[in-house]
Amino acid sequence: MGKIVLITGATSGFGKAAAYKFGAQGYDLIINGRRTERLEQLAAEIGSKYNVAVLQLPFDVRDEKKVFASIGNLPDNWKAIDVLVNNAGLALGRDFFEEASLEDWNTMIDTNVKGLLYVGKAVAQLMARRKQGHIINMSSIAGKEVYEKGNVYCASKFAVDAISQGMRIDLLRHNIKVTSINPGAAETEFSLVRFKGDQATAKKTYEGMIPLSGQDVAEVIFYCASLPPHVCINDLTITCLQQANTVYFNRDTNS
Ligand code: NDP
Ligand code: 8X3
Repeated sequence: MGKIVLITGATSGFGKAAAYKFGAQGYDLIINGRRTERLEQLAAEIGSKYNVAVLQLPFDVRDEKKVFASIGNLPDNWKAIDVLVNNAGLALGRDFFEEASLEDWNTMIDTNVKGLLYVGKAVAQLMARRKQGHIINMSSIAGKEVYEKGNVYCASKFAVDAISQGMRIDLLRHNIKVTSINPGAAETEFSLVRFKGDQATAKKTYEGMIPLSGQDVAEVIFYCASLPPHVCINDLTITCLQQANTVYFNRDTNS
């Protein structure tokens, strides 16, 4: 086998773009997500386009038992994972703290924090045995600065920031790199999920600007993964030109 990358949340957005990018660079891929028909389509497309092996690993990252069983029971030749793109995640709702839905909060915490921990731990155990590997956690600019009505989504990404720091310290003795990537606004299915299928509100998020694309972020993920063995990007924040932080945007297309 060639180098192996495991990508969670590969059925859309950053994960899907990263699957194409790593495939184009000759990596064999383990792709995860819940939507199995999308995984099947992606595996067929990437496998034939780039002549790489693609293994579909459907599971819900919130399902602790399934995560550890799926990764722990990988065929031996797939266990030598070189890169984990720990990317599956979501925002749900954009509401004032006292008005927000508890169900949304639970889903975000279970997915963005606990799911990322489960996958990270299961893969770190495999990497520790080989004394090598690279874990790339998908955080967000929302993990650096809190914004109005961002409350628990921001908290979940602040947690990813802290988890990445902790992993980097604890995995140091195993030669495992840990990178946290913190994108700003990127037009994927993210806002459609956040606003629960409300296309008009989702579209408004990117009004008057050219946001990041999945491909932009995939390029950065791959860049981090392709540096020499002794070099590790610890933490990387990326926004489009028209975003300064979580609050300040220049939506004037004529400026
Ligand atoms: P998308 O909605 O386009 O993709 C999200 C991916 O996560 C999908 O493949 C989805 O797959 C997967 N996913 C969600 N929940 C689960 C779950 N419980 N188990 C397994 N997979 C799951 O969004 P993005 O690509 O934009 O988001 C990817 C990551 O980047 C997220 O962590 C997000 O928080 C973060 N991010 C996004 C930004 C943006 O503006 N777009 C900016 C900064 C960070 P499926 O539904 O098939 O399970
Ligand atoms: C997604 C970016 O600013 O909408 O993580 O929270 S933001």
